[in-house]
Amino acid sequence: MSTQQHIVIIGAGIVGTNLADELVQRGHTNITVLEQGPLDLPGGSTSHAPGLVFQTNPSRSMTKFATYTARKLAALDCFNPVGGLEVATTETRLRDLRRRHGYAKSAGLEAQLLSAEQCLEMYPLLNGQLVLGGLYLPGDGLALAAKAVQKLVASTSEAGVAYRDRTEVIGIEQENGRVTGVWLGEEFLAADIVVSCAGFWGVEVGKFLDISVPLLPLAHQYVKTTKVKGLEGRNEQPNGASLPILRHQDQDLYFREHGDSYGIGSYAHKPMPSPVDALPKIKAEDYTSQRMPSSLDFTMEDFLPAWEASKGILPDLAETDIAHGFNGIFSFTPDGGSLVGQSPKVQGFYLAEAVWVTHSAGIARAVAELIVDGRSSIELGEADVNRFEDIQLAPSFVSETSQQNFVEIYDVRHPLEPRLALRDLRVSPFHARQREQRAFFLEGGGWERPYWYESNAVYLKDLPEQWQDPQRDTWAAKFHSPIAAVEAWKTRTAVAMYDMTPLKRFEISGPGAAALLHRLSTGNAKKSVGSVTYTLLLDEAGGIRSDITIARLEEDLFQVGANGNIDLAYFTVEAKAQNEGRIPGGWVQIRDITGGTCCIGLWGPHARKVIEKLSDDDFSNEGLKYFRLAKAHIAGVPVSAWRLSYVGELGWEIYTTADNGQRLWDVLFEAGREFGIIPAGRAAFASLRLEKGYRSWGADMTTEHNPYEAGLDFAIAKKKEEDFVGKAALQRIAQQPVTRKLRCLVVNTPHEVVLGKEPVYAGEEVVGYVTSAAYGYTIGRPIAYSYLPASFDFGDTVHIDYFGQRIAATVTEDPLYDPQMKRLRGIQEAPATDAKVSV
Ligand code: FAD
Ligand code: THG
Repeated sequence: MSTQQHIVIIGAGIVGTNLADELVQRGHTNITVLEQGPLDLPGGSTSHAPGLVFQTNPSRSMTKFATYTARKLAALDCFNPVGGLEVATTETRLRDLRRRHGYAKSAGLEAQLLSAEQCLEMYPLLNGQLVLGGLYLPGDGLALAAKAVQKLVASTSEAGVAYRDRTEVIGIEQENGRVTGVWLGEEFLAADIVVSCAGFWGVEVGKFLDISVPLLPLAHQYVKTTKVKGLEGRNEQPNGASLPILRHQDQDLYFREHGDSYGIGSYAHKPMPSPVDALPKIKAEDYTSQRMPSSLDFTMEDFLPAWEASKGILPDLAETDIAHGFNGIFSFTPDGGSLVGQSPKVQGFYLAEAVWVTHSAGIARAVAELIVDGRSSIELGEADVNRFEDIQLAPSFVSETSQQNFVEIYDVRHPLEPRLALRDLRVSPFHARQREQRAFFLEGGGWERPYWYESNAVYLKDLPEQWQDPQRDTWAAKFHSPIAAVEAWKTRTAVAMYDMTPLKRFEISGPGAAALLHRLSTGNAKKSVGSVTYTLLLDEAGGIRSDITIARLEEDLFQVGANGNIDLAYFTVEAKAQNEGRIPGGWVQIRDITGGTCCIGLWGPHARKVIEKLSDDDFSNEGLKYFRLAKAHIAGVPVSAWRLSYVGELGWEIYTTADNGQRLWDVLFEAGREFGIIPAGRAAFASLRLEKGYRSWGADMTTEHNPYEAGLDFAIAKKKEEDFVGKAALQRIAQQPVTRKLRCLVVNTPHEVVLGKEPVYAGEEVVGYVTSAAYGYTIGRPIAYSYLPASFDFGDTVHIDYFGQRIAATVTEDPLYDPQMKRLRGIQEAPATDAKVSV
């Protein structure tokens, strides 16, 4: 983009001012920051944030954003590096701190698990009767957010950024789906790009463009105590601090020093939704440090349990009082993540909302990169504003899930742990049958997705010894059933039906469809009608945006199997560019068909026998080849059948419209009985795909990885002459040696199952982190994938840190199962009863 373009930033909080700075650093100064409050006290969440920066986060990207924020604020002299201590007062928490230690280590941070004694040594005010141990990060600390805002305002103003305070944006204008400017009362200010950094006002700003912004403003209690005996004389007044910032998650509390006093934050109270239109209206000239829009009156009755718990963990507080308290407002979202990125509805309109101080500079940098380079160097998937499905944007959904996130903010949560409320929102046409078969459902994207079927428990007695589920520790056994072993076994040796309906899919049609797909993917989208292509979407730097399948149903009609709504948003934006003639290729239309259609994956060595009973169409090995599709009828149900399999067995993804789904399920199930058919769920699915070495986007590869590193360069059409997104970058990358590669690790002992995200060690050095993991039933070993430096060889031993235990694993060539593709290509159809592959 040109540096002449005018960028308007709404909001001068910690996010907006950092964004202005990051843009200035990239050569942009034609920027106006608009702030409704007075610039010296804007009145948003930043104006009273105590600024605790705990970097550890299950999301690697969030950890990286935090680390960058701490570094940047330190350079601005706005960071007090006191370190961060999370203490455990329960066995469950103590164990969980080991997992969090793993998150920190795998993101490259210095982190240390402490014994109870070490905690007390570091933090003598703690109650030794309660503390069992802790996690310490020397790089954590206190952000001086309000001071940082003032410094950034000063430096960016000097660079040419215009700040207009006491100026409320009351509307945003667009023309043909492109932002043109903002309304400031009667005044119109033209803009090429508008970025909303409006914090919890984000919903209101979204409304100007009819965009649903899934955040909920909630109040959160914060108090300052009177003088604490144990702190006297330690710190500068009024806000100095020298002890580590402290988290006591077992009681939903955190602590910092303010000179001689403590500041205490509590999530122990009921969620208090505070929608903007219900807030007291305060004029900008009347803001004070006590009275501003983001600060509500303190409600002592809500704080009482937290106050007792505070005195419990820090006994010196017993002799103090609460000097001041308030209910401060900030944003919560349905999954706890931030909302970042460009709206696919209105080009040039970006959001950077629901961002903590902790991640503010990091996310601001990512947004600046998006605007300037079209991509962020740190993966944004978990923060992408486009990640939500329509149903997740419903105000009632946003409200309930965001409140739930408030309640659970410090809970020890299992990666598979389901939400209990708002279930059964989206169900596939097979749902009634799945219930009859007693499926265990977990939710994803609003969909109910079977993980296993209790009905398959009857086969447990037949399960051969070598296919048995290993003994798991209590944590790994949660939300898991040994029935998954049966389902994996049956898929490899007989035939199984998988509900693939939640897989995001859209139709791309029109004279420009092939051109669009050809331009955006690494594959050849111009193959014949009936072809299916596995291909990648890259960004301009060669990072992997997604991996998709493209099926050519007709000359001008394609169906794409994608990874989610982020892909749909990307295609929508690019299609628009083509439709408006900004990019050549011709007219093209995109339609999300996920909800109106359904899909059964029918896979296993007997799959063909099942389908041949039901259809006169040609499903023979030659009649419908691997990675081809055919329109056909199955017991009279019109379907399209794609011959591919994410579990690595012979069979098809069979698509039909939703109305025909239940019948399709029933006829397949009936016909399959004599061949031992079962319905199978995602637990087996995840295991089988890892044995086959198939990568899962978001975990095994993201925009931070290129195809060579991810082992997906086979999906680049080598002879493709036309340009495609990422091509130039790939040519550069191909010249350079690969420095890291996604590697398959086979755990040396059968029973030590890991779950994912754990750090991988070579000696004492962290060399990687687990991207995906599952028990491999066919091979009888746990499997994990990790990026490792290219110097690692097959046969090398590494250690995976699982809750502090070092588990030995061997770097192994993948795929572990059927490397010659005999099963998928139909060369070997015999059941894999003997399939215990030795590794
Ligand atoms: P804000 O600071 O709210 O800035 C948004 C700005 O946009 C406001 O100044 C507002 O006036 C302006 N604006 C909105 N709409 C318009 C409009 N239409 N026209 C013009 N201007 C507009 N985070 C941490 O990381 N660590 C902590 O320890 C921590 N503790 C917290 C404790 C409390 C009590 C609270 C309330 C929050 C805490 N947070 C903490 C969260 C953190 O404060 C926020 O996430 C962060 O400050 C948000 O920054 P922001 O720039 O996005 O939003
Ligand atoms: N089915 C369909 N679309 C999808 C998925 C799917 N899109 C998203 C996601 N899953 C994509 N992931 C994969 C991963 C691997 C394969 C298919 C989809 C696959 N790979 C062959 C292999 O690696 O050997 C490709 C061989 C080839 O290119 O010829 O089958 O599950 N519809």
